[in-house]
Amino acid sequence: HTETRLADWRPYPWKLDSTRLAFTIAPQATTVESTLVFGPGENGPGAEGPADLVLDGAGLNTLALTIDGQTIDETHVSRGEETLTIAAAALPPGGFTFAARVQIDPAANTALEGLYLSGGIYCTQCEAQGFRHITWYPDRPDVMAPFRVRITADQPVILSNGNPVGQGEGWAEWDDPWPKPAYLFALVAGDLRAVSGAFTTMSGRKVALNVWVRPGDEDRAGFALEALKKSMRWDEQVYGREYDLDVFNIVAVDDFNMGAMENKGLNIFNSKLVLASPETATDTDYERIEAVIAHEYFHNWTGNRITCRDWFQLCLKEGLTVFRDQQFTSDMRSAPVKRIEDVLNLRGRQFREDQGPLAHPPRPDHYQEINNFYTATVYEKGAEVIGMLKRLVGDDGYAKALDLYFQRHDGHAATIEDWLKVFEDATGRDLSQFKRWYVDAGTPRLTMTEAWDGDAGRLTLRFTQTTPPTPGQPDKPPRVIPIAVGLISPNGDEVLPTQVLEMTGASQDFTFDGLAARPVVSVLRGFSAPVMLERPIDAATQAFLLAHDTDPFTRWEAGRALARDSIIAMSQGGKPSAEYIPAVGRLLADTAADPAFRALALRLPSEEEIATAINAAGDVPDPDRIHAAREALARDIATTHRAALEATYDAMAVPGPYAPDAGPAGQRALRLAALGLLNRIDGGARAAALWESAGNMTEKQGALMALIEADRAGDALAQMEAQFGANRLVMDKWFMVQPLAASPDRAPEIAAALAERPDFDWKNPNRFRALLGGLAANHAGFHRADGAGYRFYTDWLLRLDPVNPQTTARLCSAFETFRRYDPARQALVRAELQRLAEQPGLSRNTAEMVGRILG
Ligand code: BAL
Ligand code: ZN
Repeated sequence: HTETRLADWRPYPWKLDSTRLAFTIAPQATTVESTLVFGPGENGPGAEGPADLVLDGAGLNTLALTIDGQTIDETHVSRGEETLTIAAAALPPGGFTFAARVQIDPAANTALEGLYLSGGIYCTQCEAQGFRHITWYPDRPDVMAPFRVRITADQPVILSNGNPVGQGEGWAEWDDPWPKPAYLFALVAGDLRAVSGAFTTMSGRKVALNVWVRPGDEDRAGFALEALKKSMRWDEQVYGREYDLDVFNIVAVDDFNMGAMENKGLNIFNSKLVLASPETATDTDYERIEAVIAHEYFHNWTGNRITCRDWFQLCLKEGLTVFRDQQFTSDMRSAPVKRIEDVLNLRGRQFREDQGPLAHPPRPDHYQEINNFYTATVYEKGAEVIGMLKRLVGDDGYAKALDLYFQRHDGHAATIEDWLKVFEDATGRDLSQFKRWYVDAGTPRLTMTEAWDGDAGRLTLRFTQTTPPTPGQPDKPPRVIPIAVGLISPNGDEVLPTQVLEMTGASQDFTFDGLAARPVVSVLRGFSAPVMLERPIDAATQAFLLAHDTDPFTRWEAGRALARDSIIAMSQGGKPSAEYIPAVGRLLADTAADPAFRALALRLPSEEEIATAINAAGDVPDPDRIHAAREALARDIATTHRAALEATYDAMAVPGPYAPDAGPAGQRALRLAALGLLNRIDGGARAAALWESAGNMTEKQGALMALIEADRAGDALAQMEAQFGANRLVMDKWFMVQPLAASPDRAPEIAAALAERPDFDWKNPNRFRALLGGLAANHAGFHRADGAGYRFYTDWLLRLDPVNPQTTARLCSAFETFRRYDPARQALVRAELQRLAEQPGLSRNTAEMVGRILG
């Protein structure tokens, strides 16, 4: 398969002035008529001589092609695998109108790219390269045009981007005045109901807001609508960004490869990120819905008004928009809790990616299939890099740079170089070394050692950084690392509030003078850089930081390290840290601390996190021993602190009607964390009682997981199915928790039995991900020594690949860690990957992933 390279990017030689589309919708034969007006481009005629017109298209039944109304002579047309080239000789150099008529088959489109049907609703997904499945077009993000779209469809609701300009029985016409690339095009037609509201922008313009859902789902769309209003207000207040159309539409569909899509004025969402009621959605679902609604809305400026020049620049819009949605959630909820959640997510997905065969920089420079680069590195590390930039230039510098970014690049397709240049111009800082964060892969290892000179009252911190090799990048020069540090005196008082040290060398010393006594160092506060920190520190000092650190992140981190080290020691035949279990007791007693924080601190690290840590230390993780050690530690905690856990469980019951706000959600999280521990010693009794009494899905799901772990969930599962069998989102949870919470010695068989059910609607990405993702997240179950987990998983990847390559390829990452494990497990995974690689007709998406993982 051919590779696309950043170095090969060239400007498009023609300027696309306008796009007109006319759709006549029918399930098997939709007709698309396109009229594209081209003028001379920067590199067009005159510059380097006349240019050919190269258009992208895939799976199109082409009925007619014209230039200025004349059928194009076939001698001027050449066809590639997914391109159509019209020779310059057929093109008037001053400009021309290209028109095409094609036919496509939405009903047969199971890949969910381009125009497809989801439960009777016509919808589109065009990012990254879906538009070429709709018609011939320069399907690249740097070709931007205003769109006028007329849709004829026998459907009550017909939507596209921009503002509505006309409609009647069976047709509608939409006009989007803001030039956009094809990947932001969207069309929806179907029987939908709107939950509507309005928003008045800061300059007083009234915007109609609609959340479109299937009839019957209206009562679950209100939260999304309110989240949209909050997002619109926040972007005005914090970034000065105002919405720019008369209407903003959100549509929920059930079949969707991604979470959601930021099409201009017409966001299309996976229904699980829109629909919520207390009975069907958990607190986590609510928080995620609010964040993703915000994310897609924020793309209107960071992504749409300013888009990417090419797909290598994906993190320009995604890293920045994730950073903005993280800021938003911090403002709406608890900033410290959000930071800890984000770091957990970063370590769980991005650090894992960065340490394996799929490691790539936030801005990669080559790919086979761009859909494989919608990754934790591009998104979450992309956001971390912006967080560091903000820390380095300060809040004012960041605000100035962003203003300049919007001013300079509005209406254009930009690059990471453009992004860094606005920071340089706004702040006068040289960012050439900082740029390494964008172009180098891998997670730096940062080590810190301390030297204390008691006579001089001087503490010296020595930091060194190295970044291990990643595929294609053997050597990495040092990066700029902002290291936030605070000093705490032995009596627990902070003697030095947070300072940001700026490390630029491979090794660097920082000194602190005038200290009366040797302080305890609190380092990497707020997780000020995405690095792995190593420091010689004893358990007593960790326990001290867990008790006294003023920075919530490093406070949490100290407890996490104690838990992690305890499980690792136990999995290798040792004992838990003597400090850890007493520290948990103090945490339970600290009723003044935020319940959400205490919940995070009480929750044990996952088995995956333990395996990662063992691997980082150069050892081979044993999934069964890790599982046994974590269970044993949980039992120890529960036995030692039974009374305090019971008191916490009771105290955290939330009276009154359910509200998804951060306060009560934090209480429920703490309550469920206590339940999870007590469940190890009460045989599931408390979980059974909670299952009966709970009035919301958060507690229901928590109780159900505990019941599965206690192996007494039969009745609860049957009840849930009886009550919610027709609710796809709830049944996705039902499919997910069973392999996830099952005992590892049965997880693959449980997943296999579920896959036999008629309601395992495997062509639906949510259902497929629920079952396979649930199993993959059961660390010891997925990695079971007999290979049953690997086999089951691969069987289903093979089945899905011809139907939906994108989702199949995404799920291959379950295998990215395989080299960590023992030779026997490695051989089993390798055999499964070989089985995939040898499958005739394997998609380009999956072939690239398998090839990279095999190395
Ligand atoms: N642009 C793809 C979906 C998202 O990141 O918003
Ligand atoms: Zn995004």
